[in-house]
Amino acid sequence: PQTIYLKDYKPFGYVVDDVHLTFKLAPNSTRVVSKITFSPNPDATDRQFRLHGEQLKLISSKINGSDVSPVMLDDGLLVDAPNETFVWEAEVEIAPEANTALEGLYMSNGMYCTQCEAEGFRKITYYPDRPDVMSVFTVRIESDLPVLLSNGNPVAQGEGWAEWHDPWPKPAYLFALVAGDLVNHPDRFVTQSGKDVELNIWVRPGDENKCAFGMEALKASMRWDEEVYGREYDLDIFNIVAVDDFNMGAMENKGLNIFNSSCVLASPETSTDANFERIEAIIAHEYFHNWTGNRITCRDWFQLCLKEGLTVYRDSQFTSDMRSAPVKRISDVIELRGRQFPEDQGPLSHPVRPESFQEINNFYTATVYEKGAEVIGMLKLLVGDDAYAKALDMYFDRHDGQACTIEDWLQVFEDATGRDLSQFKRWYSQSGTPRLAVSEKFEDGTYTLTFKQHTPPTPGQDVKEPQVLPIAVGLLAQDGTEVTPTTVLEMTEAEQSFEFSGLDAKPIPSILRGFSAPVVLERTTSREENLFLLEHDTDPFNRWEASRTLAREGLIAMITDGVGSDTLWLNALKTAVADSTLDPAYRALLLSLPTQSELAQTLFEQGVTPDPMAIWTATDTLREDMAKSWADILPALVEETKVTEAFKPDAEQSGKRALAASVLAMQTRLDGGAVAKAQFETADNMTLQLSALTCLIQADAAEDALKAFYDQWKDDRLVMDKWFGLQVGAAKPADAANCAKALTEHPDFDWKNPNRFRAVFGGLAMNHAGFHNADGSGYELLADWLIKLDAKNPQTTARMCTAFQTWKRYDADRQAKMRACLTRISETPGLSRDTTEMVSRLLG
Ligand code: HT7
Ligand code: ZN
Repeated sequence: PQTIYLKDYKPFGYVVDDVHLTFKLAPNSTRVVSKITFSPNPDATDRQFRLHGEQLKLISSKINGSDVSPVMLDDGLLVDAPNETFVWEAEVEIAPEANTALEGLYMSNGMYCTQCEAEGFRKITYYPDRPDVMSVFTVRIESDLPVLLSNGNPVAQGEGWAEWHDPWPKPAYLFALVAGDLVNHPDRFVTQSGKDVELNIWVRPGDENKCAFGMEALKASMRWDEEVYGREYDLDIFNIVAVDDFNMGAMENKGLNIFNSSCVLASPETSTDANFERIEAIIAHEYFHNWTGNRITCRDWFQLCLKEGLTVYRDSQFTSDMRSAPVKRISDVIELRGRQFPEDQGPLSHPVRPESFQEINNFYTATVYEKGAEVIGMLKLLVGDDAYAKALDMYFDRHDGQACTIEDWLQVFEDATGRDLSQFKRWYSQSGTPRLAVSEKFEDGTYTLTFKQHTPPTPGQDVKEPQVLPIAVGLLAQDGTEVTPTTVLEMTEAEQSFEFSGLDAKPIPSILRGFSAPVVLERTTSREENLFLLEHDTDPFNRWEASRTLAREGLIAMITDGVGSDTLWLNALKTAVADSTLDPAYRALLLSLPTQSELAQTLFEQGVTPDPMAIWTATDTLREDMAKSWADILPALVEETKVTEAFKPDAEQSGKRALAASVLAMQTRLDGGAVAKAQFETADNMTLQLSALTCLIQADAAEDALKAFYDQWKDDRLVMDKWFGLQVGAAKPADAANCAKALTEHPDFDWKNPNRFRAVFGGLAMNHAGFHNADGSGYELLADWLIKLDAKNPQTTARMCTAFQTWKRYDADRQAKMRACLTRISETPGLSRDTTEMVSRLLG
């Protein structure tokens, strides 16, 4: 496969003045007629007229009304074109029903829908399918289906047809079309300047009772973007459509967002609190793209973080404002460490702005998205809130309607603040997670913190330069009072010291408050100091971090030294968890343990080969000890977390239910599942039903409940995904692969549906000890199914190959087994470009 490089960017030889598309929809023979006006691009020197196109049957093509015979290429066509304005007309035929890759125009449950990001438009018609080519689109859809939607505003409609016009120039990746037998949940929103906008969530008949929450989230997002960023919606209508077969979460097509139904449909009976929170965040994320992504887009796909990092940053700000800021921050860091750190520390490591790729779909990663958002958080911390607001205003003013780069983005910050951000820019070009070592000194009332930063080599980058690290620090006195409130230290050197003078006694530092930089803090804090921080730190993040560190260190000691659970920590944590003045959601996070994968990484970094079974056993023992030694506080926690009001998926109620779920897990260890069984039988919402079912599975007492759950929910695809995923995810290590295999033989296992495939195999990959079972059955099963799926859906296959990204952590036998699986995948005849690239990077 061909490698594309950032350094080779060249503008396209023509600009597109306007695009007219007519779709004559038919499942196996859709005709797409295009009429596009091109003019020479004054910024380009190369006038080659080459259009992208894949899997298209060209019926006819004309320039200025005369037939032309293009040179047909593997990925498009080439024609002699005039060096002046001209009209290109083409008719192509495509087969949406045969499109199982879910990219371009495809069908899901009888409904037509599109997914064009990143390079799906070229499967619809011939076009310069690149984000820097922006144009105004007019679309006519011809079909007998009752609902026909596209981007922009509706222009006209009649029996069997509809026309849409999008006045905002956009790249082809934001094009969308939907046609189906759909029903809507309508609403309206009046913008700050008084514009009345029609809102709709379109779903399959039967799902209309699952739209209300998404609609409220949409209106809250629209209001928030006006209030916080001064950004107003810019069309007469905003449509959201729920689709069952979808490769990712959702897509921000201009005026017509398309969602994986799992990311929009919600009801108390069928969705958990976590589902509700995720739906709220994704609706916000896609809506926020209207400005950060659509009005200002990316010049090329290397700049993906320009829209994704910023939009993730904006959606986390939104969630912090809607819910609890500390809880959101901690949850984001758990995610970052769980998904981005392993990526950045393994064979798939790449910069936030990659410099080359073979298949861009493989770069929609935690690094581009989540690390990209962390970089913006650091920038804001360094320049301050006011300067951030000023820079953002400048960004929107200066670049509206443009396709931009990270250079443009940083320039507005330089202009708004007068700062030189050239060193900061390394966050975009250097891959890998910086490691930050700390030492301290106290002398004559002056406390000195010395930091050393070091980033280990990553693929293609052996030597790293120091990065700018904002390190938020607070100092506490021995009695727990704060002697120095949070101060942001700006580290720019490889080694740097910072002094705090005028202190009476040596303070206890609270370092990297709020996780102010995405680094690994290497500090051997004593157990006493962490216990102190767990009790006293005024920074909620670091208070949680202290407990997490104690949990991790305790578990590592159990694994490597065979010692028992750390009872001092268990007692200190017990006090915090029983403290009813603390937010229940925060307490639920306090008592969550480090993941088994995180423990494997820590052991690996300490030079110990991780044994997944030993990690599982230590974690299980600790949970058992926790349950036993906290038995006396459980009744009060049960009382405190009871929700008596009607179900609301808000921060308050969901926090209580999160804590209650942890309590139930402890109770189950003590009573074998009696309380969980009762909760399962009486639950009137999915959060309670599913937490009870999880406990019953873990107690080996779920046979009846699993059957009852299936009988109750077999007709609800989204709930059935939970049923599939939970069984594999919560299976005992020795059973996980067998469980997954048995589920693939279940009549409801529709492997071509990405949600169902991910439920089973994502569940398997998340079951650390199960996936890494010593006999290699987890690896083999996943490899078999990835090979099978690749022929149908390369994008989802390639993403799921990341299950193997940590393979070098483990013992020689497991490594050999994983390598053999990856090699077997790579040798599959006809393997897609997506999976070929992933597997070759994984094998390094
Ligand atoms: N911008 C979108 C990313 C995307 C995508 C979404 C759905 C299916 C395939 C996709 N490829 C790329 C989603 C987002 O970040 O908002
Ligand atoms: Zn996005």
